[in-house]
Amino acid sequence: MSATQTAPAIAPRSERFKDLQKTLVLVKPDAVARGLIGNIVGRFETRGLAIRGMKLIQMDSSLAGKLYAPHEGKPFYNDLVSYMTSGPIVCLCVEGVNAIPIVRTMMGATNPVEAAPGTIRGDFAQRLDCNCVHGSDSPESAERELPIFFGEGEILSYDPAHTFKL
Ligand code: IDP
Ligand code: MG
Repeated sequence: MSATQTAPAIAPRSERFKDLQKTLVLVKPDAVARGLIGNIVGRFETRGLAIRGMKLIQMDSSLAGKLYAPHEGKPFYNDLVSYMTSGPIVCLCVEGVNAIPIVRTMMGATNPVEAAPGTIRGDFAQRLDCNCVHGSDSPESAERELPIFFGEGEILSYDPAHTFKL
């Protein structure tokens, strides 16, 4: 910065981070089987979101039932549970300012037919019942869903790389 430049005004931390959110992301069985874990996780990292929790698991129907309790009784519920328990998934706790709507936008429309190119579903998915990724749809959903997959001590905090002192 030259002597004539002034530093840009930066809002206080409490203001900048007031909308900091954690959200649940699942890389669904079809995406894991197709070798898309790195690409999907990488998109969140390059967007500037932080990975606070991550694990590879295979759900049983009881766990899938907890996640999808709001959909119980819908015509696609049984197929959804079968699909989500059919193979391993990657569970992520993703954090960032407005992480919940940002992740939903990055995922694209639920039906891949309507998902814009550049979104995860728009780039990788073809079918509504096999659409690569899950993301909490609201702060209330994130609060309900995250503890289904992450226990105490499994969501970790660390400074982002740009704060490292080299
Ligand atoms: P979302 O994953 O975009 O939040 P939801 O409405 O919460 O969408 O539905 C959960 C999942 O159930 C979807 O991602 C999709 O895989 C599946 N699903 C939703 N609606 C249908 C349907 O009408 N037929 C078959 N599967 C569906
Ligand atoms: Mg949903």
